[in-house]
Amino acid sequence: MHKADIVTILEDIAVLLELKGDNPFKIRAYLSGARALETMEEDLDELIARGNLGAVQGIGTALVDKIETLHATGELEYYSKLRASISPGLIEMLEIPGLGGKKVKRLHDAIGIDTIADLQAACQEGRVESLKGFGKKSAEKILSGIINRASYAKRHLWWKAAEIAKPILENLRRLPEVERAEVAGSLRRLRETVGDIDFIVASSNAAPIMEWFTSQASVCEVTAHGSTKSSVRFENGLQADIRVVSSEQFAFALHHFTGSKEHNVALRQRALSRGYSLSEWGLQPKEGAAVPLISSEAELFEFLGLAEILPELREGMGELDAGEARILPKLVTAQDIRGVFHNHTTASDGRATISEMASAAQHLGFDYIGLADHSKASFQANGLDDVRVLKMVDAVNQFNQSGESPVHVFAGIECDILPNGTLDLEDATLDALDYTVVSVHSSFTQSKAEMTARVIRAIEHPATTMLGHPSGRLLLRREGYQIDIHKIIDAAIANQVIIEINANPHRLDLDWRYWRRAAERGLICAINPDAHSTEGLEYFRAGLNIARKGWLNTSQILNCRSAKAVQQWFKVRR
Ligand code: DGT
Ligand code: CA
Ligand code: CA
Ligand code: ZN
Repeated sequence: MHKADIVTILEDIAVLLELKGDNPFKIRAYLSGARALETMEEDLDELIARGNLGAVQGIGTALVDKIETLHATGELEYYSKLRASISPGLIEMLEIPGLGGKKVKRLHDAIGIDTIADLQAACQEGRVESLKGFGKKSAEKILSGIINRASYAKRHLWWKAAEIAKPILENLRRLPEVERAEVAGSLRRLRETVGDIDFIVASSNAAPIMEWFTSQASVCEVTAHGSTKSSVRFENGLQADIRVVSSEQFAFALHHFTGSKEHNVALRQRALSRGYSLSEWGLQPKEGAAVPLISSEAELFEFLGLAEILPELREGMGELDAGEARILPKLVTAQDIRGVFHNHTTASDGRATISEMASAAQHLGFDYIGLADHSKASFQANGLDDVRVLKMVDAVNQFNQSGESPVHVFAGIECDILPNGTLDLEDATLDALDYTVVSVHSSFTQSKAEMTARVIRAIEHPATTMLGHPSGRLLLRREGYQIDIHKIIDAAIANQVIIEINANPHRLDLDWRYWRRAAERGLICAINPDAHSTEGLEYFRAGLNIARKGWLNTSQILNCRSAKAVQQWFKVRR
């Protein structure tokens, strides 16, 4: 088992012990063990091999055994027994934002709450707000957390759904009966979340395909099993539909089931105005005209007088007009990306060093990587104070000069925007950096006017290069803070400040819906993986999806510029 997963389990044990009301010293031992493991610089494999784990400060003797067992076997009896000893309803309650072990225990002990349903009723009846340590505000927050959770449970992150769909599609294409196979629906349109996965297959022999699809090892429930249509559910609750059609019908079915509904309605209307009725089955001429032969979506669009509209643009947001005028954007691809900017290292809360991040960037084919660790106000993320920032700049300079890597490292910071809109570091410190990402990590409950003024003040700071995750949302977990995004975009354009697409699959923030208009008005985008490990750099692909979905071309994206041109941008802005 990897270090990161062991850290998560140790933290989990601490929460569960809290929930049981166990000894606070024991709980603290797990938390500080998790912290020590997470931030230590030595390699875990080596430490364990040398039998030296106990020498790490913060890892007590009781933890050494458990960490070694997890590392070797991926399992820990103590942990599974602990989990099993607590009623599942209480464990589920921990998923509600703002509820930790202690609070769940209080709710259980004081008013006998065992399930989320109990808790919802108690909030609605005012029994939670009168509890010591809760209050009206926290009861409201719990209630909205419960309601969000119910509506979120129906959708899934694009990244997760894509991971599940990929091997299924590959395996489908290997079946001898399958002529063509594609995913359709929201997954193909690169939406940020996905309700269910849709597969479309061309074949003249559907039965074996239905059989294979419904009997995959990962399927936990078959919700429909027909002769050409089936649906299944996987363990994590995600569902998938499959439809088999003839090869003549394939392009029409693929287009139809890719959607969106809005796009389909508009395209049908266009077909009708030209004397054809369009459906998932094909094109029917109204009166006796010839039926065209169409075997791809591109041919379908062409037949209707349009340039090919790629799936991610099919949202009913003006793509037909642009397709008719032949002014659809040339969308950015992974090959266009030359580097990424917002990433964390072991200096704050990341898990990899400068050198490890640079070498991971090299593997991805990047020319440069920007580092941007947290600033001191994010103390929970081990943020850097002015002295540590300057040390970091030195470390980056040394790394660049060492010639160790062909990847150039830009020294940046993710500087907290303080509640009043000032920045968390001295101007002189910021001036020593290549660039500054500014982000909100605190006082989320400010009014819309306060939050908007706060962020605009930060945008106006001369050291600011880019704005991080502007809405603060966590998809399927929490809504963003109140903020007037249009005013933020205006201020960014006016001050030549870039806005990021935070590419963490839970964020994808700034949302794709704003980008087309904003970029037309001059806003520059940076695709920022916000990686906290070398693997996290891969998230740039999710950000790329959003840039494509936002109609962006390479000239509107900083990541598509050379290291030299990026350096120049950083200087001009100052
Ligand atoms: P999802 O699954 O909620 O993330 O979103 P989609 O877009 O994948 O929706 P889904 O799976 O219900 O259906 C796939 C596509 O099929 C949808 O994007 C458009 C097409 N479609 C489904 N129902 C209708 C409909 O009633 N009218 C039209 N025009 N198209 C439909
Ligand atoms: Ca779908
Ligand atoms: Ca579906
Ligand atoms: Zn951040």
